[in-house]
Amino acid sequence: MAVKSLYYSLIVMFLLTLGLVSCTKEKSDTENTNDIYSIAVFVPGVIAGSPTYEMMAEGAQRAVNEVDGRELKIIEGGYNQGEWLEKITVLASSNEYDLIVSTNPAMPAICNEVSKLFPNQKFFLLDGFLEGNKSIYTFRYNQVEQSFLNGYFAGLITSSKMDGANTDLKIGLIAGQEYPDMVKAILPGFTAGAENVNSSISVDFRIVGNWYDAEKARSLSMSMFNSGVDIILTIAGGANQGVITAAREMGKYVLMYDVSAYDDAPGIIIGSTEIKQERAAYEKIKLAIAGKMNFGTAEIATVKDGWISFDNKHPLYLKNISADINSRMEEIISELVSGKISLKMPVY
Ligand code: RBF
Repeated sequence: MAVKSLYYSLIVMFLLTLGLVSCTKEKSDTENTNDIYSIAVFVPGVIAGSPTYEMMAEGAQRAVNEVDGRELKIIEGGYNQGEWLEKITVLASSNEYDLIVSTNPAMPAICNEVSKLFPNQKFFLLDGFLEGNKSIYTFRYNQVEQSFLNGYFAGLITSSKMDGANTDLKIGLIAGQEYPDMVKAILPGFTAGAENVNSSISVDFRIVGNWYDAEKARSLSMSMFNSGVDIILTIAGGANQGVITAAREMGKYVLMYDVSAYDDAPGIIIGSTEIKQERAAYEKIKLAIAGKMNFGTAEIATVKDGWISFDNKHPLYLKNISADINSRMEEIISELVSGKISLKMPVY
């Protein structure tokens, strides 16, 4: 860690002495003018296989396409998380971008660090939370609500008489890595949703250790299915493919998060929550271009506001799921919308 921060300091000093950067350089004469507004999207990982990253890039592209003569710069930060701070620092130090856009719960802390050196650099961060830095606006989803919907559905499936459901009342969750949103919001929400169906349901929680190793995800899934799990919620980026492969081999089920993906594995992916991340990226970037982004504030998107939903309209869903299960889903969704069930994101 000490070596890392020394390395980071050296990079910053190097940039400063080269005169490549200036912490005080102002863009005020040009800021917020539509035709010059310049945006970089930093993908903390790779785009392919990661739904929230794909949607961020698409939404940003749609917003920038509406601004004449501007190209969107998209930078894939790669899977080495230790390099992200340095890469964002280099982006901010270039002073080329009015706005840096990124997404995931680790980005606010990283951009907050960079912001200390480059206070004029503005950031828009999706799927993360930070209040009070006048250069940063964050927009996160109520992941307790979202995972509650996934858990409720998984609970209905494991309690059902469907072909892939045994009598063990076991469901699973596979995550790319362990991080605060996962252990404090997603896992508890998922568990609460399932227990709302039947308090005897247990959740088998496993971690891949990265966001790309499909083979590891496949072997974890095989072990879970062999121990009686009927359905796995997978939140593991590129590694999700391994979960699908295992479910196909075992005649079991997969539940997706963030994007409706029934067509990718008909009869195997049988449920899916969705977030409107493409729309969020698009609408908020348009706001930023118009000079109306509320930097310094943090917004939380909910089911009630339409930012989170469960896709129960897709033909494959309707084909695989009984009318009884679907009406239970309709009911629970309307209880979240009406506020009859209220699930808050914890503060941590
Ligand atoms: N989700 C992905 O789909 N792909 C990723 O590569 C990825 N990398 C992440 C890295 C970190 C440090 C953290 C905290 C989360 C990451 N996520 C990734 C999870 C993602 O931000 C989000 O929480 C989940 O997709 C659930 O919405």
